[in-house]
Amino acid sequence: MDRIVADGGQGGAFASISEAINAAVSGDRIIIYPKTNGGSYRENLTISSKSLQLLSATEGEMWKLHGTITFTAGVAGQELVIHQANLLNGSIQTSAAAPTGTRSRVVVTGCQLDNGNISFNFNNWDLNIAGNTLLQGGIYFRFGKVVGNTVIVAACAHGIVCSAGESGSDDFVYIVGNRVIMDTASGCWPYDWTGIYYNSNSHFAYVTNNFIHVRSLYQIALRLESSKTSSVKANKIENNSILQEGGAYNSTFRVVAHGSPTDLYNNSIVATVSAYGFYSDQMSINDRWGYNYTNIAAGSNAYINVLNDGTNLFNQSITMNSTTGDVTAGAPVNGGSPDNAYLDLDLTRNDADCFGGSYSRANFTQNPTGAVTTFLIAPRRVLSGGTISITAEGYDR
Ligand SMILES: [Ca+2]
Repeated sequence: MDRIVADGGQGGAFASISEAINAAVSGDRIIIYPKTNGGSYRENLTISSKSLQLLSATEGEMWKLHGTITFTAGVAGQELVIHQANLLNGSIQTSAAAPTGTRSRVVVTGCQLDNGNISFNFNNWDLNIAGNTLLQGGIYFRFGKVVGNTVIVAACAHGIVCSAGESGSDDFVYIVGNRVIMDTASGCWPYDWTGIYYNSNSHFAYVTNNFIHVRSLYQIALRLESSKTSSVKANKIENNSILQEGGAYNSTFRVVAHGSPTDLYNNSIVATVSAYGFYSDQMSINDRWGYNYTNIAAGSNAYINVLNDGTNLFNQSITMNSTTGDVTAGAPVNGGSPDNAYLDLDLTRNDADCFGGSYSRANFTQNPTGAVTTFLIAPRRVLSGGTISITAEGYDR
């Protein structure tokens, strides 16, 4: 059933969200009226062993919370949905692994966190974090999909982090279509603060169509720190745009571990400072690296330890929009892989930037409202007579 929350408990509603959560049973919806004049509910929300939806009563208007939201699952397969919440100073988080068995699910869509993280760095959670804005924070998880978010990273911290710990599967972890803006603070030495940091040997990495803006020294845009040891699939690091304004110390784009083959296609780096470009600690013979672009001059740190098949170009004149990551002029335009599996939404050849290919950031630039499909997994190409398998991710209120 629905539990209504309204300012002052008017009309028989609950006056606080916590009271509604306490009264609710698993499967209920908590419908929250935003307070008038922008007021906030001042409470920490704890949801234990219940599947609930926390929704705005006014579509398109966020309910404000001055506090944190903590979710722990009591049995396997529980689910928390948070839609159109504005957390003024707290995180959405857990403190423990979910029970073994069917993963417990966390869906966060259309929310804004002014100063907090989305943090589920524990096992057996399935995150679906789509279309949110974090003004000063990061997203930490081990499995699921982080798509179409804007993450303005807190000082001396990472942006989107996938960590190890799970027993693993051959599934992908999806980090797609996000905009990650690093902090301008200097003096964060000695850590390699990273925009997107994939450090899991549990699942394959699918990191595509992200825009990462590096703005200070000791930062890395994208780092594949470890990967699953398997050749069943290849990690996909494709169609990412990177604007490097942070200084020369670090590589912009670094692949460290090679437990599994990695496809590095259609990425563009624009550096406005002296910087390293593509860096591999040890390129595997199974890695495929093609149609990547940078304005960094060849021979001066444009790429290190990677095998250029001749399709990767350096010292290019590239115009990249510093807000969206869209490359509007230069070789990356229609310069991605010519394989038709990579065609753009307009069916022209792939643009080697975050708007290229079928997972274009253009799919994620509007925050979801109402019942939404947040992500669709479909084949990029279907041979005549072949079978199509499509998986949609989302929720219906
Ligand atoms: Ca194109």
